[in-house]
Amino acid sequence: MRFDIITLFEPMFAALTEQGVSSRALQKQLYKLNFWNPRDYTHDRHNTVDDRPYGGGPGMLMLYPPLKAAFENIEQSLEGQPSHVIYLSPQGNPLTQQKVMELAAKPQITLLCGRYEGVDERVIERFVDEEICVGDFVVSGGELPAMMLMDAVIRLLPGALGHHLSAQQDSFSQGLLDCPHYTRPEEIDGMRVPSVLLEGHHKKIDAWREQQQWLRTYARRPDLIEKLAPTSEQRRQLDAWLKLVD
Ligand code: 9D3
Repeated sequence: MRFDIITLFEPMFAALTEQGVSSRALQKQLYKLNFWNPRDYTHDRHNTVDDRPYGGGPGMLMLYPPLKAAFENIEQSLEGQPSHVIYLSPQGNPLTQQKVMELAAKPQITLLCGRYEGVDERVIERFVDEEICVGDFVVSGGELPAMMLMDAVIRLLPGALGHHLSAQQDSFSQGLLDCPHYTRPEEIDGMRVPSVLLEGHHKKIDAWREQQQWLRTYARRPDLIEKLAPTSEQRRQLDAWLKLVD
C-alpha cells in the first residue's frame, strides 16, 4: 500500500508514524508514505494557498492551482500506476469498516486534507474520486480524519497486527458491539469478574459473550441490530435474553 498525502501540516502525521501499530507497519515497509505540501507549489512572496470565497461568507478556501500542481506531481511519481483519490470532507460519505476493507485492497490512495472552509469545488470535480467523512462532528481540518482512515486501513494490512484473528473478529466487522472483558484480579473495589469466565467451561463462555454482545448492541446501538437483519431465531433469542435481564 502507498499513501500520498496532500497537507499543509505534515508534522501532524507523526501521531501515525511514531507510535503503535501504524509505526511498526511503516518500519516493516507494509506501506509507503509520501507528503505533498501545496505551499511548495506556490509562486508568490507569501506562498499563498488560500483565498476568499466568491459570493462572500466566512473563512477562506484552498486555491485550485497549488492543489492541481500537487496532484500532477503525485501522478508523475506514480508512473502510470492507478491512483484512488479521497477528499476528507464533512460533506463526504460516512467511513465504515466495509469501506476500510475496500480501501485496504487498493495499491495506492491519495488523501487530500482540507484546511480553512475547504477547497474550491472545481478541485473535487477534476481530481477527487470520493469524499469521506469520519462522523457527524466538526474538527479543524482533514488531517485527523485522514489519520483515522489510514490507521483503520493499515491495521488490516497483512502482517500489521501480529495476531491475525483480531482484525477479522473486530466489532463492526461482525456487526455487533464487543462483549465486556476482565483481567486480574478476580475482585477489585467490591466488583467481581462474572463467574462464568472463571469456570473454564468454554462453550458456556462463548454463549455468555454472544449474549452480552447482543444485549449491549440492543441497548446502545439498536441501529446496528436493524442493519444486521437478524433471523427470526436470533430475534427470539434476543427477546428471551431481554426478559431475563429486566
Ligand atoms: C460551516 C460549515 N462547516 C462544514 C460542516 C465548515 C467546516 C468545518 C470543518 C469546514 C471544514 C471543516 C474541517 N473538517 C474537515 O475537513 C473534515 C471533517 C470533519 O470536520 N468532521 C468529520 N469528518 C471530516 S473529514 C474532513
